[in-house]
Amino acid sequence: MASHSTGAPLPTLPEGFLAALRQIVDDKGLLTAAEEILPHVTEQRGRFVGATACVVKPATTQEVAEVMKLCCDHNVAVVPQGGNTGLVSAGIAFAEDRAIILSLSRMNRVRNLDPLNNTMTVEAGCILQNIQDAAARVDRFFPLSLGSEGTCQIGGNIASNAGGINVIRYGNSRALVLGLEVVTAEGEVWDGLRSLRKDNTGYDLKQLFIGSEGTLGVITAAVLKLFPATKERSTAFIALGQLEDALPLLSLAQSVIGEALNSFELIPRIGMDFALKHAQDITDPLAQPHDWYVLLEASAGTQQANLPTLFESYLELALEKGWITDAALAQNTAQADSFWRLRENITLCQKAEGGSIKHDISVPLSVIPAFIRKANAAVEAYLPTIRPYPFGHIGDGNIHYNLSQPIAMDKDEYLAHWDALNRIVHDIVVEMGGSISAEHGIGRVKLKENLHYKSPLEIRMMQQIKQSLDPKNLMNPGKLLPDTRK
Ligand code: 2HG
Ligand code: ZN
Repeated sequence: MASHSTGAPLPTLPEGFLAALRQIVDDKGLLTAAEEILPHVTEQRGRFVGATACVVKPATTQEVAEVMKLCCDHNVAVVPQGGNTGLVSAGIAFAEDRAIILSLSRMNRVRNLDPLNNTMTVEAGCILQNIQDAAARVDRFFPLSLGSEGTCQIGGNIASNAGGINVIRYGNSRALVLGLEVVTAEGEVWDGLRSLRKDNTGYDLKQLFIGSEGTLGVITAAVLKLFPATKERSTAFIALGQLEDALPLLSLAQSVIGEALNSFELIPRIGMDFALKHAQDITDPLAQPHDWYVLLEASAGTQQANLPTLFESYLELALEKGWITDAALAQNTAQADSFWRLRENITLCQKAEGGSIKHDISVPLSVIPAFIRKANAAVEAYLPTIRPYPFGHIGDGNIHYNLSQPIAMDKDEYLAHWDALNRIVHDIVVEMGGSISAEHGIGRVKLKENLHYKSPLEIRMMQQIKQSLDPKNLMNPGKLLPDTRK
């Protein structure tokens, strides 16, 4: 596994700083031993290993506030960290950041569950899956769902405006948060934990912190929107006639199945091949191989939605039009789960085939097939044996346009093409009116690319917001925006 430590020396902390931190959080809230710090500075794929002098783990909002005040007084930068499952190294401290890591993992209480208001108030360190389960226990549904839900934390989800598989219906994290509690860069506590669907009293400050990747303040708690628990669910695995058929197929789903449609995910044959080869307990739902597949799911909070009937008429119509060539309709929960296991392994199994250069892009839905074909031609012209691996949330216009390494090439030799391939792909994305980061964020990994493509005015406005909320630039410096400290 290639790991790129920055090689810079470990940052030193001001005299007496560690002792003052220990006073706030106690021994169990402070990690200073290298082996305890390592998992907090290692990116989930092991590609990057950062460096920090300590990881502080406050247990309450008050402790976070005291830590932030101390850091501000001593000019020590802070990287807020959730479950460390992000893909752009936004939650890791690197040696040149000269920062400590503030882990929210001990702040994991559900503070309030209000089924009648369809809300729950949770602390930032709550694991996403635990939140989903807590909602289910009161007959409610929290729709944010993604591969790492068993380990990612809601604070990180919100700070990165995480998307996932239900965005088509429920929106991304931004749409699921009603209120926030934030500790500012200077150590004050902003109690914005409102459980209101209407609140028109000025700037919507919570939206600034959502997706800000820890660069403006520390999210310590949030009020989340809940929905009726799922009473009926239908899941289908479909083989497309051709890639271009995915879009009329989506329109048809929206008119026949309607608002119950949650997910519409694209899977290429290469993804199916990787999953079948490398994952346990995976089967091809269809008898013959096909070039492209869609996994779609709808759910309803009532038992009267008639989803199986709707799915059957949908599939019949699609077959008549020639947009699909085969389909499997899940007959029970186990089968639906096995379709989703396959989807999850499309992501996981790239690793087993060597280096994968990632692009988390979005373009208007109508040009997705043209984008994939154009990008494939361009990357193959650059490196003929490269293996394009486009998959993901086609219903949101968001494709993970990943590129697996040529079979015979050395992994590091391949990864040396990272920047060149990024530029080829991102130029096409931007030319087609798209975004170079649809749901994973910018962090450190995409900082240069973002500066290259965003207008100077947009970057300047972002910097002005940052300057007003974090005047000393101590909040996650060098992520999302350049580090302006001396
Ligand atoms: C997914 O949709 C995730 O599976 C990860 O966003 C995508 O690893 C990736 O590129
Ligand atoms: Zn995704």
